[in-house]
Amino acid sequence: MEGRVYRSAQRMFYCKLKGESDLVMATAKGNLLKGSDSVVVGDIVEIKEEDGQHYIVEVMERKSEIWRQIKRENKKKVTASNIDLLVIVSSAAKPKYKRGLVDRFLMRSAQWEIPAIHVFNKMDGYKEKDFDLAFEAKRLEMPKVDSFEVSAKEGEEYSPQVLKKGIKDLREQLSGKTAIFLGQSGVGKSSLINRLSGGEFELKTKEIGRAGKGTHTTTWSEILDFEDFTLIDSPGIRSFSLDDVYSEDLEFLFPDLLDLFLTCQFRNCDHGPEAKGCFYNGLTDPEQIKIIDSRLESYYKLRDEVSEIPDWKKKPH
Ligand SMILES: Nc1nc2c(ncn2[C@@H]2O[C@H](COP(=O)(O)OP(=O)(O)O)[C@@H](O)[C@H]2O)c(=O)[nH]1
Ligand SMILES: [Mg+2]
Ligand SMILES: [Zn+2]
Repeated sequence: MEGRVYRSAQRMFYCKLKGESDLVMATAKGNLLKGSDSVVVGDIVEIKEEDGQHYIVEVMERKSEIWRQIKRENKKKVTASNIDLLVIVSSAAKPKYKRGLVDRFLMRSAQWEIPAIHVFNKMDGYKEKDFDLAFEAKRLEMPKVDSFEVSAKEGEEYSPQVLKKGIKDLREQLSGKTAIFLGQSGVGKSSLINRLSGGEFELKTKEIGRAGKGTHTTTWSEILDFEDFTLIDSPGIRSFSLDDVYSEDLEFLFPDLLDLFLTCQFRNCDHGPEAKGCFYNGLTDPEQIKIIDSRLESYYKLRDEVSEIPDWKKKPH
């Protein structure tokens, strides 16, 4: 039987069998027991039943993985799999829009090779004088990220004013997909998910809350199924630490900038108006310059924050 892992706790996996709605509890068998992340939430698995017990006997190849590098152990730790879309949520009112934070999530999107979209929520409270939403959306076109403007509060009553895409388009984007919502606390992720799920999210999380989720561990993650989309909820994924990224690798996580960097005359270019032979010197459009400047700003800020490659990892000369 084919199933999908919806929740895991202490080596117990709650799986949804294809075509059924209740979860069955399964344990892993054989070599699947070895690694701590050989079975994770989101996995598509082959399940066998023996004497009324369910066993996971095989994990199908993963389409995508959410992972971090554990530095101490020098290995990759996977927390969830088979995610189709990252939904980065910002607030257009309070808390204030944080460009750098969006770029940080986009860095993970590049690292995990999972496409991202961006949502400006709380549009009912948006004031043009606070920030230039049209510019921010244009800027996000550089790393090829689509933006949507919505109000979780007003739902379908709110129609987009600045951009072309609103909640209807967002629903379309999500349709049939497994998504993860990212964004700082208070931007309205829960409210938006609740709105998109027609109120089901609140009901489901209350149900799980009663069962005592989160009392024993902070690393839980689970899947919630709604009529039209699937959600992976995992607080661990929201971690902001970049200690598992090395400065040497950062440009690969800014593919839009890397494309430009590769046209510079020197590979160790300092990128900017003063750098000899830099792509930057060929720019003429003031808006494009402004956009590139702001992406470069994020890039250099993150480069100051990520780890230097440790000596033992450097190739011997
Ligand atoms: N005005 C307005 N308030 C919102 C909107 N979405 C969420 N909120 C409020 O913002 C606060 C934080 O929302 P919540 O969904 O808990 O944010 P989360 O921390 O990202 O999950 C709550 O008081 C919500 O009622 C919106 O579209 N408009
Ligand atoms: Mg929330
Ligand atoms: Zn350059």
